[in-house]
Amino acid sequence: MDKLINNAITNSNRIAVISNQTPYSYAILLEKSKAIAHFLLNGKTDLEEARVAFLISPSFDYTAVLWGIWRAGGIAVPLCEKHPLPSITFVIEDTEAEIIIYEKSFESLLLPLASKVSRFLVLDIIHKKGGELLFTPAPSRRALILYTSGTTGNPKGVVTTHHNIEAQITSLTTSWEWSKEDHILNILPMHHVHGIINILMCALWSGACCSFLPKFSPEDVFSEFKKGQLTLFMAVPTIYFKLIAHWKLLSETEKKEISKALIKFRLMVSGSAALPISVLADWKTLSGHVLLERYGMTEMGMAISNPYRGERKPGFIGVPLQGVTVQLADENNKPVEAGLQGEIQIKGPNVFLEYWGKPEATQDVFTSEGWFKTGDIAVFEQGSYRILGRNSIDIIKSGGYKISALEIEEVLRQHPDIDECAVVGIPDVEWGELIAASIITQKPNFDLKELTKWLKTKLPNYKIPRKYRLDHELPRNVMGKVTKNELKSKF
Ligand code: MLC
Ligand code: AMP
Repeated sequence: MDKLINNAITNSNRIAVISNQTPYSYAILLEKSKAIAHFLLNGKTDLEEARVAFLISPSFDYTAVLWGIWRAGGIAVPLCEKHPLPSITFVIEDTEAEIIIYEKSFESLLLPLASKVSRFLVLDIIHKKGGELLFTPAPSRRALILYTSGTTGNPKGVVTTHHNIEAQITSLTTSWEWSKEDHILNILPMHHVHGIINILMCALWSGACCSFLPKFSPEDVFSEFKKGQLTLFMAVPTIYFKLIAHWKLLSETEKKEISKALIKFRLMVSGSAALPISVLADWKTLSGHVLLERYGMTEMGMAISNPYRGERKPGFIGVPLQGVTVQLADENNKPVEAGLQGEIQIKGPNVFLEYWGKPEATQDVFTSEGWFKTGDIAVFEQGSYRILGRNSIDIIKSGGYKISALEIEEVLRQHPDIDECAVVGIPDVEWGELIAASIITQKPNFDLKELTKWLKTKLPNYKIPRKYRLDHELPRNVMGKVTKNELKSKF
């Protein structure tokens, strides 16, 4: 945190963030985040890792609140603006958040949670000025909790320390040669590492500028590209797919205008899910850039990357980033022989501290030798890692979001007309995987549109199944376990 603040002081006259077309300097970010820290401290000198949840659209305010929480010694818990109340309530209860900070527009959504926290603060009132902050949190202190889906029903809170975050940032800023001249567009949700660490925090660490677009739309992204100021772009494969699809519909003149603007970029990166080779090829035609594909996870930030300089191999994720050690291991957590497939296991200062309040779950994902077990299966060939799949069929990646099939099944089972169900991910070039559900119901003319409406009150949009089968029974093996590969093939 000291280094982050010092970097910001050095760059105080530069633009840190542009949101709603308004530029904010590092000096303003420092001033505003200090004022927020003072307000949160309320006379104390340290929040001592109190969890401070916040629901603010991607913007300068989001950034100032994140820094303000850190400067007051709190743990930042970003909430997702697309989540329905039950998902937000889960996070507030699981973290035992003491404070919620919210943008006025979310007030009616959050009001039922006001009594669960000691301070329920609308952003507009956080403007106290003056006074020096007496400390910055030590590197070993907890800084951030991000929720990620796993092979158990409910998402788990991934805790990273200031030290972890610094390691995650610096391995990217050095490997990808970030500088204060950089300017990046941020269109990603701000409750995941891709948007928070790879884009926002790498920019702020480097004295560069981060422009926010609060909502993804291909038109808006292309019009930002055409302004000719950006040097970097990072997104998930689904976003590149959508941009390509939109570009293909434009006139020849418009296509040329966009391509001319894109060729000036320094770097374009794809990650969070496997990049289809067709998307890589189309983007090369459109932009002149071979996308740099990298591999990461909430629990460790980024770990493996194709090179910034040098050949980027289609279908490969590259080699370990600076400071990260990788091994491929067998079921006994022993390194596999050269050329064989194994689970990607990671060591390094980038790896998270713990799952919030879940010591057993934390222990389960580390080997006795301290390797973090990612659950992703890969092979090392031609000097580079290539992902082959995951060791759990119950993890789905759709639109770059990690989704637990079990979590969706648990919600579906709460429906009064559903007797049994099973959820799987089926391959899809646009979304990576599409969520598909097999439903067993006795109800005649079971209404799937009504089911979707009902699900949307309980789950975020990206966790809603997109394909259904109404079946008489689920395929099972002799042990009675649902054979999900068989179900997948039925879809
Ligand atoms: C939305 N839709 C989907 C869908 N999500 N359809 C199929 N599958 C999905 N997963 C549909 C909606 O129903 C709607 O259709 C339409 O798409 C628009 O919905 P939306 O909610 O407005 O979506 P949109 O904003 O366009 O979202 C698409 C997206 C978003 C790609 C921009 O999914 C996104 O921001 N993904 C990024 C997630 C991310 O940051 N992951 C990083 C995790 S960290 P209709 O018909 O109802 O209108 C990580 C580590 C690492 O993974 O390595 O980085
Ligand atoms: P999350 O838990 O949301 O952080 O998602 C992390 C998961 O995304 C990883 O465990 C991988 O399964 C997947 N992932 C990230 N980057 C890539 C990539 N380049 N190729 C394939 N899968 C990826």
